Order: sequence, then C-alpha cells, then structure tokens
Amino acid sequence: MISENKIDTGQTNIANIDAAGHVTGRSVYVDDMPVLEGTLFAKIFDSPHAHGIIKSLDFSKAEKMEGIVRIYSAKDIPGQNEIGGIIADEPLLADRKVQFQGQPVLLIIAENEDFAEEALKEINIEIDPLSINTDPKEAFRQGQLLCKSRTFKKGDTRAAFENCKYIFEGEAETGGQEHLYLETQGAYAFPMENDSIKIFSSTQGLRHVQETVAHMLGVGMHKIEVDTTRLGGGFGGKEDQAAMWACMAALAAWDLKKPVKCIPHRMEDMRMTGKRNPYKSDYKIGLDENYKIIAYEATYYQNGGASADLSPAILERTLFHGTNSYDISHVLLTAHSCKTNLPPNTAFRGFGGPQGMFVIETAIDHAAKELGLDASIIQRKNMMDNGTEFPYGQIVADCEAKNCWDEIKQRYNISSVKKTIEAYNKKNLFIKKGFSMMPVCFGISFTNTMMNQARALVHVYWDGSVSVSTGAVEMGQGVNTKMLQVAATCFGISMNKIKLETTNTTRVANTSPSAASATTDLNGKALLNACNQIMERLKAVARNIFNEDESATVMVRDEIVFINGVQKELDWKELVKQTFFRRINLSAKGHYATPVINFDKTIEKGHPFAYHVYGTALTIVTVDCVRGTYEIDAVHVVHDFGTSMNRQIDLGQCEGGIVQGIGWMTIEEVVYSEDGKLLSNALSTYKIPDIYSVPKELNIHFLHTDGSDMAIYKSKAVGEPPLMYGIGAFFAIRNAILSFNPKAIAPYTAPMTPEKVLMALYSKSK
Ligand code: MTE
Ligand code: LUZ
Ligand code: MOS
Repeated sequence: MISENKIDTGQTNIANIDAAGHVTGRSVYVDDMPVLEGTLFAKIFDSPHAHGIIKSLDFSKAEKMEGIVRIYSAKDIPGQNEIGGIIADEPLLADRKVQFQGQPVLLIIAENEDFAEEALKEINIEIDPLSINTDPKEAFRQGQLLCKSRTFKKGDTRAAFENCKYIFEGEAETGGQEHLYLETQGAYAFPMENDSIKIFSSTQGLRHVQETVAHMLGVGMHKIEVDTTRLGGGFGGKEDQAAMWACMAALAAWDLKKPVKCIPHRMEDMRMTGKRNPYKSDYKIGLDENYKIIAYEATYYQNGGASADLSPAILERTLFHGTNSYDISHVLLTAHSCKTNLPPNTAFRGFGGPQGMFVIETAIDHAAKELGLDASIIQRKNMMDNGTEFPYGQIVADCEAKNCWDEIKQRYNISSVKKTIEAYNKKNLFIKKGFSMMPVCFGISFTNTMMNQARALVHVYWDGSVSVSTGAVEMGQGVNTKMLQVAATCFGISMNKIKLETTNTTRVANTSPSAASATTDLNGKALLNACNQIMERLKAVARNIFNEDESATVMVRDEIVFINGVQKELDWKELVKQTFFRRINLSAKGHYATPVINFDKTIEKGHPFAYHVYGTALTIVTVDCVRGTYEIDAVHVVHDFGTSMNRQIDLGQCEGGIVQGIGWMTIEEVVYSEDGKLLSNALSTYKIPDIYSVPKELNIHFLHTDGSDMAIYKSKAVGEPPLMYGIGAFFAIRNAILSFNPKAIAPYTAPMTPEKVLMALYSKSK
C-alpha cells in the first residue's frame, strides 16, 4: 500500500531552484530587464536639511538642461501626496516642510541618469531651519510621538516588587541596522492601455505598492498592475519602503506616457531609506531568593524617524517579545514610538522582537552580575513551559524552550565550557574568552490578525505541465522552492513539470507582504488548497475511468496513478488529458486564513500567534584585549524547525540570520551626525559581516519534534527567529571584557564595536 502524499525525507534535501541562476548571474532583477525603447530615468532631489520650512525652491535652470524631460514637485501629483502605510503621515514629495535629510523633494526625469545627475547640481533650495532631534527619549520628553503608546500588563508589578529580595534597574540601547540588500530598491513602470500602469517592482509588498501608486495617481487599484520576479534581498527594507520608488516611476510614466525606471544607487538608497529602529529602554527586574524573576518592567523608546511607516506594528512586536522565553508572573511593558528627524525607520528581520529581547536579556545579565552568578542560571530557572501565560494572554503550548536549552547543555556541557574558558583566561593575560546562552521564542503570524491570509492560483495545462502563482515574494529565503515542493508533493509529479510564476497583482490579489516569516505557511497553505481542489477533480475522473466508486482512494506518485494502493495503467499526463476532455476545470484559486488567532487591542490580550518557534544558542568568543578586536569562536544552536520540509534552505536561513544578528550586535553601526546626516553612508563606513567575521564554528542542530499543524507540512517558519541568536554575541563579548577587567564600564549599548570594547577594557568604575 502507498499512503497519502506527504513531504518525505527524500524530498527535504532539494536545492534552492534559484541557486544555479544566482551563481551564473542569470537570475533576473529589476535592473536586468531589457530596457524598452523610449525609457526615461528618474533621479530624486532630496533634502539636504533634517528639519525646516522650504522657503524657496528653484529648479528653473535644471529644467532647461540637456536631456531633462521634466521635473515634478509635490503640486504635480494628481492624487494624494501620501505614501504612509499604517498612518497617513508621509508625503511622497516634501511639500512645505522637510523632516529628515534624504527626504524626497523633487523628481527629475531625464533621458539618462547622467543628465539627471547634472541637473541635480543646479537645483537651489532654501530652508528655514527648525530644531533637529535624533534622540527618541528627547522626542518623548517633547511629546513627539508617531502613534499611541501601548502597554502590556500581566499581574501587578508594583505589588510584586514589594516582595522581591533583589531589584535591579538600568538602561539598554540597541542601534539601527542598514538592510544592505544586494539589490537596491527600484521600480520600472510602463504606461499601458486605458490609463493603466504596469510596474516591475523590487518589493516584498505588492499590494502596498499597488495601493500607494493608485492613491497617488487618484485611480482605482485595478489600474495598477505590480509584478515581482524576485528580490536581491529585502530583510524587511522592502516591506513598505519599496512603494516610494514605484510611485516615482509611475508618476512620470503616467504623465509622460513613457516607460520610466527609478533605481537608486547604493548611497542614495542608504541615505533615503529607513533602517532597523534603534531603541533606548529602561528596565526594572525583581527576583526572589531563589533567583526566580517575580516582576519585570520595561519602557521602550523606539526611534521611529520622521514618519510612522511600519513603526507602530514594530512597536507592537517589541511588546509581544518583551519577556522572550521566560515565565514571569508580573509584567508591565510600555512602548513609545518616538518621532525624530531621521528617515522613517522600518521593518528589519525580527521586526522589533530583537529589540525587546535585548532588554530582558540585559536585565537578566545585570542581575546575574550583581548576584555573582552566570546569567544562564537565571535564564534556565525562569524558562517558560506549557501553560505559561504570555503577558498578552496567549497560553504557551507545544513548548520547546527547555528542550532546546537542555539539548544544548547535553551536547556541549555548559559547565565544562565555563571551566575551559576560566582556565584559558587564567593562562592568557591579553586574550580573553567569554560565553553566553541565548534562548529565543518567536511568535509566528502577523501581529495584525487581518493580514494572516493568502491566495494562490494554479493552472494545470492539458499537456500535464503546471503553472503556480502565489502571493509570495522570493527574496533569497527559498520560498519559491518550497512552493514547488508543495505543488509537486500534492500532485505527485516531478518539480520540473511545474513553473513558478512571478508574483503579480492580477493573478493573486490583495496580498499581505512577504514578511513576518509567515510567507511559506500562508502561501503554502493557500497553494495546497488550490492543488487539492484540482486533485479532487482528477481523482474523480480516475475513479470514473476505472469504474470505481467514491470509496476508492486515488493517488498519484511519481506521475503514476494508484487506486486503492494498486498501480494503474494511467499516468498523470493522460489523467490530465482525460479530465480536460470531460470539460472539467483544470485551474483553481486557493485561499488560506490562519484559524484560531485573534487579538483584542482594547485589552491588549488574545491569541495572536499560530505557534511559536524556539531555540537556544551557545556563543563563545575571544577578545583581543590589546586591540579591542574579537572573534566569534563558535555558535552552537539547537533550533526547533518542526519537521523541516527543506533542510538545506532552513539551514541557510539559520546561518544567514545568525550572522546578520551578530552583525547588528557587534560591527554594524548606523551613525547620524547631530544635525541628522547619515555618516555611515557607504560600504566604506558601514561594515557588515563578511566571511572572516562569521563564527569559526557554526553548528545548528535540528530539535526532534513533531512540528505544528499550523505550519505548512509541519515545517515551522524559519526566516526571522535565528537572527536573535546573534544577541548572544553581545553578552559573550561583554563577559570576556569583564574577565580582563572586572571593573570595566561596559554599558548595555549595542553594537559592541571593537572601539567600544577597547574603551571598556581600559575603563574603570568606582
Ligand atoms: N533571507 C534572504 N536570503 N533574504 C531576505 O531578504 N528576509 C528575511 C528572511 N530571510 C530575507 C531572508 C525576513 S525579514 C523575513 S520576514 C523572511 O525571510 C521572509 O520570508 P519567509 O516569510 O518566507 O520566511
Ligand atoms: N510585518 C507586519 C511584520 O506587518 N506585521 C508583523 O507582525 C511582522 N512581523 C515580522 C515581520 N514583519
Ligand atoms: Mo521581515 S522584517 O518580516 O520582512
């Protein structure tokens, strides 16, 4: 007997279908598309000041220059001059006021980019300066908030602190992070018949691009078609912020009836787009004599930049992950989204979760240092388990937190790691090692329940080949490969019979962005739904051909039809043909909406997540105490993948996420001057991890679990959670510093750059 089709172990090692294209340079990005004759090029004139009133703006000379077709300002926008996704507070082109350096003011359309760049030099802007602030706590003091502040509350912290033996308070700070996707932002817009526009956009969120362009032009969404082949990385930076470039290209294409390309150079991209939200936070933690955390309070000051963008949603996820993997009875978390004169900060892998987790890890580390313990003692003692209630009301189920931690402990023997490090540090005066443990619990689902839906469109052509469209955007995370696996498994056919189409708003409408690590779950389940519909029709035809009744089980394996487990003289191709001859629909639209989830913002309680992903990382580092430089010796992880449907891709996501997280915590430093100018504005001044900075040893172990039925094929979401293992690097380095200089002043301020390490090594507290 052959059983129902499910992803079997033989199918979990399928290579990413994009691998060959990527390494041979054949993969197509927006800028690789053949350029249509008559195409014009867009450049943006952006504000040189971070805050002020535009007194005068003179582009009369620029307009007359060679190759310049037109220059657009705010007043030339036919519909709304508005690109804000959650809150309408962000103009496409600055009108009267500028609020950050890099804010678009004018759109220049030229016959080529060189002409446009020459024209940029001839634009004169005069700005009456207003006061500039780049600090979130200062913004809070001035009452400059982007949205309503939020509070998550569980128990009664005030009363609980009365009963705590130990109470510690302090501050924590995390920096920004530049997305540095290999492919910069970009869009290529074509005027089409009947006043419609087709846009090829490098976006994670096609619906947002479609909607924003439609509003900007003052037309219905049906007039705007958005198409995305793949992204050269998004990491959250193209969840909302792709819309601006599409609007620029579409505005000119609409007006001039010519194709228009708008793709910024790297430095323009870095200057004009937002980054991961930096946070400043205050915490207070209370423990009893057994080191059980009784109460925890945190106040987060999120640096939102000049407009809300996705910051209100990011703020929410900070609250959701404020207690990470810990079971704490009394919790009070308050979060403020602060308006500053920086580019609007935005989604970045983890989406506020890492920022929240850093604060609780800081509080625990602080307590441990004061109590003369290893942080790991407090971490393990307070680990959540089934039945624990999150501060937002969801009850922990299928908890793997302790399992991951304990498996790390068993595999690597934490106490012997500790002893080895102590012995090493005793022997070596100017080289010190340190280690840390970093548990992670990350909720899967968009925190906005409404967004947890997806659709897919499947055509089976009558020669047996298949076309699959979903709302998922491939950005390197391998979602297309996983989509092919879903369709191939459901149909019982080879993956090379299936074509994964571009993501397109006319085939799959109203998509949620490819984000929140939920792309594969949502689109995979919608796709499975579509494939199952077609499969049911095919099965009925097979029964009909062999005169079987309803009770006969039909399946296709390796393109051969089986009835009641017995192989038949009928293959997939013939079955499809017979179905078509009977005039039965070989296409289907699938839909999926995550069941169970809900959240009531009025009481800040509910069950927002379909499930959680768990894991623990053990990080070991070596610090050169003469130079302040460091190396990550090892990161050992036990991660809960559920039942991975593609181990290669999932491992890649884990490794990439960890290295990106380590980068955020160590060497990546977004620096603005006091007047709001981005100083780390190029690859020469902003350092991301390279092959030399990755951990020398990186071991990722698959936790043995059953997975969750809420995940596609029980294969849990993997995109974001591993990034947070990188937080361990901060604490491991800090520990190494303290073993060199126990009196070091080493604030909980990330990133822990070599410069800061050096300062700390030779600092001295009283
Ligand atoms: N991996 C690559 N290679 N490139 C990316 O841009 N984005 C990350 C993660 N992994 C990203 C990536 C982010 S921010 C998210 S939310 C998820 O992938 C999105 O894809 P998923 O929902 O399919 O996991
Ligand atoms: N985007 C979003 C996200 O709109 N909502 C989310 O909850 C989310 N989570 C992670 C990443 N992007
Ligand atoms: Mo990822 S921050 O959800 O794009």
